Amino acid sequence: MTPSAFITGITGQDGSYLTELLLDHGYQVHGLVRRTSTLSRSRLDRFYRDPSIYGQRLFLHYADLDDSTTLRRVLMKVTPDEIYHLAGQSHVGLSFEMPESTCEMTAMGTLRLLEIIRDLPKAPRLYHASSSEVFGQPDQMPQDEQTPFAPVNPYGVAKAFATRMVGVYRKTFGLFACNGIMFNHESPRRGENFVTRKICRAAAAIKLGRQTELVLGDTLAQRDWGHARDYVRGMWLALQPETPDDYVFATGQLHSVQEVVEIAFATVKLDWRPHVKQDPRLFRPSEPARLVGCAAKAKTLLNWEPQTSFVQLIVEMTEAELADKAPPDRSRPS
Ligand code: G4F
Repeated sequence: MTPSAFITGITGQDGSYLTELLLDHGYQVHGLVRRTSTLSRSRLDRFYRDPSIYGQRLFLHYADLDDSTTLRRVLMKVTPDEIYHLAGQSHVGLSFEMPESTCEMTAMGTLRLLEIIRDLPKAPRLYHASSSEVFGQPDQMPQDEQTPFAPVNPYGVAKAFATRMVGVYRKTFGLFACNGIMFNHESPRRGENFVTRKICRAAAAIKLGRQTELVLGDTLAQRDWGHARDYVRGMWLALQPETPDDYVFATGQLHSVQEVVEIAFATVKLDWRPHVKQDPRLFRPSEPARLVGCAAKAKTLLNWEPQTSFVQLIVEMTEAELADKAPPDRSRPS
């Protein structure tokens, strides 16, 4: 029988890579789409315009995470084997400006989904996209599945709530529910208000004479950055074993925003110094520290390892911008 999957957040970076992976694996894919999601010229455009895929193997359903009735109705109809829950307000900086809606979608939205799954006649397997932001400012480095949560922003707190709730429903109601604690993962499809895409896009635009400067926040900030394509493979792998569990997905390497700048500008053969400025208004009220993951458990149990290096990632992103291949994104710039 054809396996079926349901993806919340299907129009995002991870949703689009995951859709490709699942279609390649022979799945029928269903996606949750908000009325406000832009479908034309979106990351799913290729599939949406292909009549042999859209309406045949890929289906989109209008609903929202704060509309339990519709969500329940859609899930009762689709009866997916697997649910990948990726949706939510994912910009950490914005979560300081809109904490209520961030928590409403990310924390309560996950709880609502768990409640619906609990009532379904045949409970699907659930993957929840958790985040390294749950660790915030950890005492331990690198972080793994045992590291205590210490979030430092509304987004991290909402993710910590959702992650714990997934564990509670797994233990209490016997759901096959997994958390993937994902460290930063990027690609040419990343939203333009995340720092890697912002930098790669600006380096290419400056090279092409369309822009003169790039204004950033804290360039000393460090992250553990991998390629989104590798991370969605981890999502699928997490749902394949006999028993549900939580996994950290990470590269185990820390790099700074400044390194992203230097690689992106080197890719377009420009000196970054005359172009890059810092603006204290783009600094965050609090920054996570030393967020670097240990993915040993995912390697041992899922045979998961990242395949793209940090340098390859930034070069690929910058070259995609130069070739104008990266999809447009309408999120708010920062
Ligand atoms: O690219 P960022 O906005 O990503 P951040 O905050 O680490 O969050 C991303 O990764 C998390 C872990 O996977 C996810 F949970 C989350 O949903 C999201 O996908 O910022 C990275 C770093 C930060 O330290 C930020 O302060 O870059 C610093 N930064 C410096 N200048 C900037 C800028 N970030 C942005 N967005 N824009 C700047 O101009």
